[in-house]
Amino acid sequence: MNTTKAALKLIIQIPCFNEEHTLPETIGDLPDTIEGIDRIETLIIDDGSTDRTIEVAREMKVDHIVRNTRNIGLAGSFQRGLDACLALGADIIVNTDGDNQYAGKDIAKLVRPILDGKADIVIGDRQTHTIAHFSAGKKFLQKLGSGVVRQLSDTEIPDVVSGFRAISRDAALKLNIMSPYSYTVEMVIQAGKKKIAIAHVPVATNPKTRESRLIKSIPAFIGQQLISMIRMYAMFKPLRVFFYIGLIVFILGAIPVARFLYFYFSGDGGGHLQSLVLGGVLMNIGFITFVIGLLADLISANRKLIETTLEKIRRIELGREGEYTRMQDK
Ligand SMILES: Nc1nc2c(ncn2[C@@H]2O[C@H](COP(=O)(O)OP(=O)(O)O)[C@@H](O)[C@H]2O)c(=O)[nH]1
Ligand SMILES: [Mg+2]
Repeated sequence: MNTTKAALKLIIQIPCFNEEHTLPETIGDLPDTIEGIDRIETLIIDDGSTDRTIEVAREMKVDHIVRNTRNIGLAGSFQRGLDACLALGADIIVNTDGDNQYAGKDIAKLVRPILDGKADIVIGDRQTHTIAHFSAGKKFLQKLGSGVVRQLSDTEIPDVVSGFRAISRDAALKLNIMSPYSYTVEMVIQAGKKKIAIAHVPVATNPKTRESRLIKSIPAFIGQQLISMIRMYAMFKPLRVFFYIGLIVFILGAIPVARFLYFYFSGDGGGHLQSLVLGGVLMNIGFITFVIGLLADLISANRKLIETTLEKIRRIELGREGEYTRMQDK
């Protein structure tokens, strides 16, 4: 071990919306020490709770509290938490849920790949097929959804919607969660596209404490996740998305036009104008879609530049001396 290396600080963040009942258990379940970590602190992001969440957090001697004066949703709260942890000098950030779903003792397993310099994001795999209180439908959807995200993101994450995850300082500086609904899928896709090293470890879960608040109904959940995936994919691979959509429409248009031309050249030029009009319109739309793809691709290149600038600004703003040297000693 390099003795000149600064002490490593882990901040465990817990997004909470009305969690007065389960927060004490959740905090009580967190480890006091972890090998390789010098200091562990806790941070609550209270998302405008109307119950005693804040008082409970104070009673439980939580180190830091970030408070939203109104409810802004989990994704926005998660990003606020990351920003606060960075400002507080966290080297590693762990996110866990306020309903004590995840086993606190497994935080040691979650941070291990980061401590070993093997990953910058580690997702806790709940091994959902073994969880007794998940319905067959929920297990199937979890599997299907995770499969789609693996394809989109070029990652190998088995449990994409798990909220139990560890993030290195470096990765946190690069992430920009924009979706209003959920950070989980977005973070995995961004990690894949930004080439952030992402790993997963099996983790234990505690018995269920209450119903999920995020998944109000299965169709609503699928809808939200689907929108999130389409948006991410269009953002990171716009040319491919719009090219194929444009191509399909173009081909659909080319068929009636070919039909018209066939009749025209076989001497029956008078009729079939409907085919020509319909086909012409579709071919036009197909072509315009492709051009929109080109534009989106240029905008996406701009997004990359903006994100790089934002990361550099964050580093300057956080003004942590030795940020770069630390990166090198890893
Ligand atoms: N910030 C914020 N957190 C929320 C909101 N709804 C749920 N959460 C938190 O998100 C985590 C997961 O919520 P939960 O209802 O257990 O959903 P699950 O992921 O389906 O188990 C918990 O820590 C909740 O306190 C919300 O509107 N805002
Ligand atoms: Mg839960």
